[in-house]
Amino acid sequence: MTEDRVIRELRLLAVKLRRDVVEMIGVGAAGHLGGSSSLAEAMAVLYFHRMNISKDNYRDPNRDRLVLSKGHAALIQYAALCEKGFFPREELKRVKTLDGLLQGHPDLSIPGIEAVTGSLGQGLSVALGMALALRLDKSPARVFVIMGDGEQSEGQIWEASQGAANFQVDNLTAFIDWNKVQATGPTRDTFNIPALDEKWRAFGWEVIRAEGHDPGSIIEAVEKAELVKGRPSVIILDTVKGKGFSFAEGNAAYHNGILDEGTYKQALAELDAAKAAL
Ligand SMILES: Cc1ncc(C[n+]2csc(CCOP(=O)(O)OP(=O)(O)O)c2C)c(N)n1
Repeated sequence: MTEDRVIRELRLLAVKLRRDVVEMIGVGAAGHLGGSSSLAEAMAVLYFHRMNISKDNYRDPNRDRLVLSKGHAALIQYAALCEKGFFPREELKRVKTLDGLLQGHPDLSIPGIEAVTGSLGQGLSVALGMALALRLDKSPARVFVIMGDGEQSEGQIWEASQGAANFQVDNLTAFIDWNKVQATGPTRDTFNIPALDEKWRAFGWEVIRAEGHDPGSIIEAVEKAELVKGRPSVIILDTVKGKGFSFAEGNAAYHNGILDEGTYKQALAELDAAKAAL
């Protein structure tokens, strides 16, 4: 079991990452609040607890890799990379501007980003290629990839999924951010994929479930996945889209919605309250 002190630190970090996301979106502009905030705890665990990755080793062949296949949630990854010192905080203010470093979707020009994503469905294939190459090199590094639940409708995912099982890749951990809402509404109303866990199991993967807003549960799942030999693992994170913001939770309007003065202030106030409660 992870120490309470560590869990609290990770929860505090998740609040901080959410704050950065809100500030990056700002007032009067659209931003992917929903799918970014559902990943705050997972990002905190991966970047600040589990992954061997830092601004000093990010070109080391033996670093761990994270591919954010649901690249539209880049803001939460930028917040984590910034907190780890990959680039100055000033860059957060210039996000999504032509002169800035941080573009609307992950790009290889950004320190710490491992793959260009944004066109959904491709990240697992990229991550599989990395995992196979690392295995050839006998590297201890691990590859993590985060997909969305809406993204599961992309056929390429299932091709890569079978490839990973066929090649018995066990240095790859996939996540599904099961926040149950995609861009325009509930995922089940848009493209329903029932029994996601059974499908992944049938495709030859170890399937693990975790509470996506509980760092302890995520850590346990990640550690369990690393003990699995001879096949890849997928962690289905039970999450809430827009987590942490009462007006955005489960609300597709904040998939890529605009914050006005009122919702912006409310978001920051709710983050202050969340921090005070920890
Ligand atoms: C190939 C492709 N088709 C459509 C889109 C447009 N799009 C961006 S986000 C999104 C919804 C994704 O839903 P989900 O994977 O559940 O993401 P989350 O709710 O976690 O943000 C869509 C359809 C895209 N980026 N790529």
